[in-house]
Amino acid sequence: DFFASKKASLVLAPFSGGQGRSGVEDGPKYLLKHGLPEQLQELGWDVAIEEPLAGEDYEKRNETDKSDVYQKVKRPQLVGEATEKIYHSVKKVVKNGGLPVTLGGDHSIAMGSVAGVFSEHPDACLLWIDAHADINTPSSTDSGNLHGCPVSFLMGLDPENTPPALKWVPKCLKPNKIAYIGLRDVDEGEKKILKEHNIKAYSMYHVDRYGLNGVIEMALQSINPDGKSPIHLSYDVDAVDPLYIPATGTPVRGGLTLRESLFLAERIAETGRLIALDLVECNPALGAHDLHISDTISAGCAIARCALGETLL
Ligand code: 5AB
Ligand code: MN
Ligand code: MN
Ligand code: MN
Repeated sequence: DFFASKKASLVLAPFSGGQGRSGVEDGPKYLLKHGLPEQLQELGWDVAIEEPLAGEDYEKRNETDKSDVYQKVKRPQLVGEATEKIYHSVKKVVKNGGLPVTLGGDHSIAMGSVAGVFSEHPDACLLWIDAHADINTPSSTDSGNLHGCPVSFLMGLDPENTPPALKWVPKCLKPNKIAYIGLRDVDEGEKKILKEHNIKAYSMYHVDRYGLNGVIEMALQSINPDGKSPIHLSYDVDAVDPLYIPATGTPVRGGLTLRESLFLAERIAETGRLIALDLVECNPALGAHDLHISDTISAGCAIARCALGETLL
């Protein structure tokens, strides 16, 4: 039971270079200000804070360095540097027996967090909760935004076109060790990749067809058949319907309800196998008014609390 130690580290990843909308770098600040550390302490967790990106102004570089492009890929140097720092930080937390809760930032930061966890636990599995599949390769991406690509780098899908700055990302994720839940906006090229590699991908259609509980059982059965592998939960808040989480960069209507989004986290907590959590893509700058921001941040905190066992009896 990875909960046994009850040591969590909030790994702050205030980073926006994986996409083009500024404000997502303020996610960690808002989550902290809303009281996430205290809320987890209330649940009995010992909470430390790691700041792998401290001391470097990535936002400034994002604005000024327009030469950071490789083929179609935008800002590979920036993303490569930041994610490698996150990788080292997460790896250290896991090595010391803590549970890393990586707070984004955009979803490119999962290249660091997932690689960090899998380098310590190669047998881990990954649940990717998202409206999007984030499995574009440097060849398949239309937008060039790296927050739409982390899974392909972790799987080593397009080595010939990997920007040099991202070559540090280890090929650590096997196609049968990842499952998606919540998909509803997947690019044509991504659909091909998912099929080709036979990756378990549950869309909102499957959530309606089988119910969220049914989908979670199927996902866990496929990536963690004996129930013994550690589970890394990478949670993009845009999986949740924008009615509940409006302040995010790529909202797509028709997502998980608030209650479903929490149930999912609760169900993973119940396995006792959660080894790491990412909470990404909260962008306070994209709220149309204060209520949008507070809805988004309080739902984000609730997801983290549920994943860390708040509602387990
Ligand atoms: B997110 C899109 N597939 O590649 C692309 O928010 C969207 O981390 C990616 O899930 C969305 O740009 C990335 C169109
Ligand atoms: Mn994502
Ligand atoms: Mn997404
Ligand atoms: Mn998004």
